[in-house]
Amino acid sequence: MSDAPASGNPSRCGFVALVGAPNAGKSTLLNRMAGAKLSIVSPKAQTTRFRVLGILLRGTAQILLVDTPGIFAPRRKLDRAMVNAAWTGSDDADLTLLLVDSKTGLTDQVEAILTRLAATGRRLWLVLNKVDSVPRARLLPLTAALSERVPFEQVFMVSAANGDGVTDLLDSVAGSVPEGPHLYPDDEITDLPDRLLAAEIVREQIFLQTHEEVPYGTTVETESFTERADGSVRIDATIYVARAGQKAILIGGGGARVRDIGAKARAHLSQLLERQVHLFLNVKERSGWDEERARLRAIGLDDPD
Ligand SMILES: Nc1nc2c(ncn2[C@@H]2O[C@H](COP(=O)(O)OP(=O)(O)OP(=O)(O)O)[C@@H](O)[C@H]2O)c(=O)[nH]1
Ligand SMILES: [Mg+2]
Repeated sequence: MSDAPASGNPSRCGFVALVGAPNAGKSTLLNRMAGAKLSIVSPKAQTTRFRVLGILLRGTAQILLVDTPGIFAPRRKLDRAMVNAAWTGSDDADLTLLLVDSKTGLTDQVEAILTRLAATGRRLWLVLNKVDSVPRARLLPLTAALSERVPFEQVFMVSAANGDGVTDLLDSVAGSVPEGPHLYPDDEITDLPDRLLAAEIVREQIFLQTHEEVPYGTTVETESFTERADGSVRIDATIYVARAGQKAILIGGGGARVRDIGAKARAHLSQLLERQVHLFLNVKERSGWDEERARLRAIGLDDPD
């Protein structure tokens, strides 16, 4: 009975990967489609470092939407692990949505992604994002140029920022995932553990409040996450930085920067976890963390080598 809803529509369920160049708006679109903040967003490239699952219910369909790190030419072990995670997300999916920033268009990065996607022969849809920020006349030539390289089953034009076109995309995705039973409980919205969410919300503030190499030289790990008798939660997190100079910037004069990062992350976390949060941040210098397997494993990334 549970797989045969009253409407007569069959139960559907499938993995749908969001892939694209860094900064295309993948995480913004995941959050918009899920109607919840699941993945962190910043104006800087390479914000997302691991796959984030959004579990969406639409009619009789369960859409398992996977946000992935942006795909770029990786150098550090961390970067290679991020890009591997993105390709694995696409390889494991029933359907891949290639997200392209319509403002930056067909860049070398997008070209390289298209080449690799074309070789997989997998189901592929094109989603042009940020249509709020370009003249409409630019969209058709861009679609034509992209479609020349890869045969897309369908093309959508959306604004993840203001929601334009997103309902249409959701309905189409819901209708096209394979028939089958739901793989996750329908009342779950993600598989992201609260400890990892806490570390990510701190990292989001670092991406928003620091610049140049500092955000890229930083990783955040939750050391302890303790529920208190009064219903509040105490979170202790370590911010690892690659160099002493980065530590000084992150701490700021008189500790002002890290205090602000902590205050904003705490407020945001209280809202997401729906309870009072006590957040304690500790900044540690650890050169070479971005080549360390244990640091990658802490954020759920596999060693790429
Ligand atoms: N104008 C406009 N900006 C957008 C839209 N979608 C996302 N953005 C902005 O684009 C920037 C990058 O968004 P993200 O969602 O972090 O992009 P991403 O593809 O997940 O980036 P990585 O995780 O680094 O690969 C942010 O500043 C967003 O606010 C959109 O539809 N319109
Ligand atoms: Mg992202």
